[in-house]
Amino acid sequence: MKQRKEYAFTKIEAAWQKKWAEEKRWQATVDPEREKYYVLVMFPYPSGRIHMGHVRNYTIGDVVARFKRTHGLNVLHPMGWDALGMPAETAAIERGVPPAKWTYANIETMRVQLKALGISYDWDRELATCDPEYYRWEQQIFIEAYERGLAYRKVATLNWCHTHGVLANEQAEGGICWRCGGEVVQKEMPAWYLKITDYIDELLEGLETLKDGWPDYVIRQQVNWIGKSFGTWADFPIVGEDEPMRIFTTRPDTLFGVTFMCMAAEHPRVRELVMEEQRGELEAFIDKTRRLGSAAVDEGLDKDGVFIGRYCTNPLTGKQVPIFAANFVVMEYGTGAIMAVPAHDQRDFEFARKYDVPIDVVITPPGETLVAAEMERAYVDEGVLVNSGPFDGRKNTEAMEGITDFLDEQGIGGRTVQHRLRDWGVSRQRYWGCPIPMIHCPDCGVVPVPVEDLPVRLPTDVEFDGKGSPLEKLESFWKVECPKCGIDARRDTDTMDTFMESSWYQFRFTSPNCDTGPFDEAEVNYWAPVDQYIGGVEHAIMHLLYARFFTRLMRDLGYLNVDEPFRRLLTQGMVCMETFYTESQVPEGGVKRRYYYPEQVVSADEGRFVLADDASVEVNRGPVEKMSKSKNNVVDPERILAEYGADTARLFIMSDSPPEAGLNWSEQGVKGAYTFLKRVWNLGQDVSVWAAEETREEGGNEALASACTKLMHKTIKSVTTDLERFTFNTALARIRELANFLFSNGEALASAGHVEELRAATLSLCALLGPFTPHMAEELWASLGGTGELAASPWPEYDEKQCVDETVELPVTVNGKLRARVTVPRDASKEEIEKDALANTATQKWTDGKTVLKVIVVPGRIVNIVVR
Ligand code: ANZ
Ligand code: ZN
Repeated sequence: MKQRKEYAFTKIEAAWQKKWAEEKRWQATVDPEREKYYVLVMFPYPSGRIHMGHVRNYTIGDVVARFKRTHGLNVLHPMGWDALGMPAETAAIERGVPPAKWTYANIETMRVQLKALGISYDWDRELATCDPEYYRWEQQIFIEAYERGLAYRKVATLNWCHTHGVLANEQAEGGICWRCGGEVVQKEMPAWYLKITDYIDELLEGLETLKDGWPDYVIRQQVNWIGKSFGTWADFPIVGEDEPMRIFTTRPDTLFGVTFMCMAAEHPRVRELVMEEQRGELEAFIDKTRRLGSAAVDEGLDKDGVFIGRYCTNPLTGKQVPIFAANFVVMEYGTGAIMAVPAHDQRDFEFARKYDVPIDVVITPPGETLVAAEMERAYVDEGVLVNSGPFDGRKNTEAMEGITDFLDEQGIGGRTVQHRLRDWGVSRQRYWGCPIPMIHCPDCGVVPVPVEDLPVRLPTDVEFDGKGSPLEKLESFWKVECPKCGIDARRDTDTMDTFMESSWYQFRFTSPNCDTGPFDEAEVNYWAPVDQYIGGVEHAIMHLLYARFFTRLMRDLGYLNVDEPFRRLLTQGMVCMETFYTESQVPEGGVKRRYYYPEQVVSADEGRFVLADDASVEVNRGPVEKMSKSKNNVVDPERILAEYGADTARLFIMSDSPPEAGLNWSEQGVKGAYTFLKRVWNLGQDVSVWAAEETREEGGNEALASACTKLMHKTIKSVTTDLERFTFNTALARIRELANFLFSNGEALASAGHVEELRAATLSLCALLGPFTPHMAEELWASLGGTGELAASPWPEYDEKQCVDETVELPVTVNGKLRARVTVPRDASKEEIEKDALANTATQKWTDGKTVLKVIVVPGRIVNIVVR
């Protein structure tokens, strides 16, 4: 037979990518006649190189896009760059490269890498958020939000690092800057906010509509993050003051058990209330919590506080209780002050034990008594009220209403709702972000930049010394005239949180070059919302919440008519790999770990591992962990593409596990995928040769041919369902079954004259592989004489009749216990089934020497035999 062609993946992949690009094969255009499908994968930060996590995400997105296209859907699948942010600035500080230059160069490299994966993007829609043509619209929306009162400026207490400026709470944990380890202080400064809190109810209600399309846990995290809490407010008179102290509680039932009050250190009234004697101690305390910041508030926190020398009166009991400033009370929640009930709240309990405050039990488990002195923790469960005056004996859950009503009647309290979510602080004192388009005039106050002056471009003549905001130091940037009155004014030098850009890019993709607005109305109304969004779990909260809010903001500004940006969401798991390390003692005490690349390690006897180039060094095998440079367990996609090709990489990455689960990278697995593809390739070569030969003898093996056809239909059916529900790994397992059958029986089928059945099955195999390994699938499709381009062909159809098994397996019970299984023809009669069941050797073990009393056959289900 003719020599097979090599599986020259480099050539094949390059050729198809070129063809697709020339044909603009993935170009998406509005077509009201056709149903649209918008699949979007979270766009990358242009760090300079793609990593395996990207390969996984973008392959998942591509399989979905390609699969949907074969169903005739009008698919939009765009790609761009989330290009603003800190790393570009760090590169500028460390290496003196201007952020714009660094970013655009990275985009160039990464675009080439992504293109080599053969992903079906409409590259004409590419955008980068650092383009002034992009952020211009963000500035316009910001101004419009300001004019509607949805953006505002206020003085806030922010985490401040002298080198890195303002930090988010999670970047300032423990009062230490996450970047430089320097001290973080709390600083008061004006900052810009977006009124996300105006949308809280809508954001919560909207989650209801996402229940079918989003993972449960993402919905739950969003609910928790918003943190809606129904409770009671109450005013506690302060002894010697007119104005009472207002608190928020979710447990009005415990009001009789209040033994002290706590205020946040930053509470504006703390300094005003403190007695002279305690002032020094209070100031020291405020200073300490200021350094730790509100980031420190979590369950495990050591309870800390100071008595301020003043007392509150419990409005229900008239008892006087001391007031403390305490570190576990946050200013940003409720009223910034609480009533403390140490018997029934764990934080209060710990505080009371530490500062020797009385603990008064007001709830007991039904029928029991609780002695405060003997309690080891707060009693937080339900129970019956005691020491609660008129409410004694009531169930605590029921007393909540009664006590709140009582407070309400007295005008000293009532029902209220609190949320954990605060307004979105968008100001950043950085350079590489979208400039806030505002001007501060000594006479007119805040004046938006006139629309005709947009965009406010990032200046390029900037110096980076790594200290504070470069824009603030650049007079040519901030020195402006007031657009209203013309006097000397100052441009706002803050830039926006980069979550802003990723809050609306999904819509910009619908018309990325629109220069009359953020997007073209007809385009956005056709394509929006995104039908399938794909991305990492790390964005389950902030990005998704901000994007959901921003969508509504733009809706209310009249830009579009959708509420939810992402109809369905898939959160893909991480790419993981083994870790290897050695440990060594360090002089200052403790141990230091050094990580090795897996290829530096070889296995020695007794399950030990040693260094490949020095067998005397024993290496520990660590857990399988997320690929990370710090653990040296990364694999460079570029090497994989060079050694095995994009199709192999795509195939392996989709075969290993379901998309939501973690994926264990293994070189072995990649090699396996490569070998499989080579075998498919060879099969395709052979089949096209056989198909071209003169027919040999006709119909020599009907049974084998029909088995082949049946397996083909069954495979198409199950792969279709699998792809519809995104269980890609099981789809590939099915595809491999079909392929294996063809590898083993191809030759036999051909020589028995069943080339047509064989060719049909091989073409189907190509079509099923198409979304996963598009290049080789196209190439084989063409060589097998498939019609047109595979990517433009409809998904293969299956014949339901061919998918039905001819035989069924039935369980056989003897006296109610499962004893055997029989395989019978699907259309077998009751009598035939009974005969087969009784003749079965496994059955006979239990019927031998016994009398069969009864046989009950339920066709298609079960056979029950009763013996004595
Ligand atoms: C008295 C009490 C007794 C409380 C008890 C709890 C249990 P959620 O459900 O999260 O809304 N709290 C109120 N404002 C606070 C603030 N600014 N900083 C820290 N804690 C604050 O929590 C509401 C409860 O958290 C409130 O109910 C209050 O403590 C506390 F057995 O009041 B509770
Ligand atoms: Zn002015």
